[in-house]
Amino acid sequence: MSAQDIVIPDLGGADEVEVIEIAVSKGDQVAAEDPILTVESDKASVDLPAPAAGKILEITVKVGDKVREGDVVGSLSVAGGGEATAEPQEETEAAPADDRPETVAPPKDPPAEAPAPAVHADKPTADTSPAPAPDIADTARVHAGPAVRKLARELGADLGRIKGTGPKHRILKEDVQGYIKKQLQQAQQGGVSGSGIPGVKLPDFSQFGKVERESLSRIHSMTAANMHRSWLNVPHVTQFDEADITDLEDFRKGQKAAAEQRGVKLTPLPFLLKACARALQALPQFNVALDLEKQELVRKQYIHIGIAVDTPAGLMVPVIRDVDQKGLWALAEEAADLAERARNKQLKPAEMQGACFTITSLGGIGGTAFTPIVNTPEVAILGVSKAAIKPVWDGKAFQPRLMLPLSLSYDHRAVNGADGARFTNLLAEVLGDIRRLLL
Ligand code: CAO
Repeated sequence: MSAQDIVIPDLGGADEVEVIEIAVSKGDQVAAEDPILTVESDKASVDLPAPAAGKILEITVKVGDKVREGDVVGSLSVAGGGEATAEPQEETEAAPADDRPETVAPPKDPPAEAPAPAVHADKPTADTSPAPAPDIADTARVHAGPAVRKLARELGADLGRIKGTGPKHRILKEDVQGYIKKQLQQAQQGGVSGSGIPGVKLPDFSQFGKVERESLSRIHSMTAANMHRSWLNVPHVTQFDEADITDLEDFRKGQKAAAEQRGVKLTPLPFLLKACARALQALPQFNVALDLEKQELVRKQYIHIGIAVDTPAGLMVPVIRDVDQKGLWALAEEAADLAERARNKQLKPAEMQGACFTITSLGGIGGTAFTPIVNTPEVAILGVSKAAIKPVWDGKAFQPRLMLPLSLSYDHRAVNGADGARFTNLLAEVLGDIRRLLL
């Protein structure tokens, strides 16, 4: 056993550098190339690796100290009289000449080829694509210096997922920065890998039978991205209820002649729009957006409601503005016009923006209930299924009543369960007796 100094190597032109991290303490066993400390100049940070395997005898600097090339910053006891124990550098993995100092700690008996400290110069990385995800347990074994580990911890980056572009695949600061940048870009574009969940691998379907491929329409792609974003970001709860619309239907059918005269079809949708506007007024906690960045609730002072329209090109959601201020005929006309123009791809982008809440009605198609996905940043959506005659107990006998199934999905971060039930109760009350809309 003999003592070997740990010496600051050639710093590639930097005069004086600051110790920003110390990765070991007295008594620690280190392998050759294990990071010992990190120094930083105004241009780059350098992880100083152990020149050989051994036991740390002492570290004579502390974080914040300034050091220069040739300074002794500690010592370690090395087995076999300080013979070279470091793995030789592999030629193919050598860093670019300007990327590391030429020499490392010049020990008294220098090893044939000493390990090179990793220099993290401020320059763009060649490849920031995420490496195939290893087991989380592997993260501790990834090749990265203490400063890089610290940066990764600060940014919440999983080092096990980052491909190192430094010598021996060492992960550099730029790799971590590039990885985070890419994750953010993917998240902004609605990219699926930003979610951090494994993607679905497709088999070769042609092995099972004949297949054809076609490109996704723009609407389909956007809907897919929006649905996925909502599904991953919003903790959904769906509240089910039924509204007795027997009287509403009698009234609606009684308006058939008037509707024909006006050239408008009066479906249950305008009644639903009015009922939802009333519920949004009574329970304003549904008429908000969550601004988590600012830790604020955005309370909307207007009531604009989106209606999901099934079109040959995909799902579109035009928005009816100021629903609370419009009558049933006006809403019927506007909904029919927007649905028609959605199907003919004639909607302007502004006509699909600004909704506080969405109604998605599958009542004309069928089904008893479903769990719609909230159209984020809205915090709730009402799904409507097909009304059906059901026996309803009136206290003395079962009565045949036309019951409309309601499925209210909401963002449980903004709305609590009791309010979810209050919202559908109120809808059922208003739809059960539309005179309440006048109150
Ligand atoms: N129960 C029973 N019948 C209903 C009903 C309900 N809840 N809702 C509508 N109907 C009836 C209508 O009265 C109409 O019958 P009549 O012709 O006899 O009057 C028929 O069903 C068809 O109505 P409609 O669908 O043309 O009109 P609407 O106003 O109810 O709906 C619109 C308009 C645009 C919402 C609808 O056409 C549509 O596109 N729905 C699909 C929305 C969708 O895809 N949602 C899923 C999104 S999430 O993937």
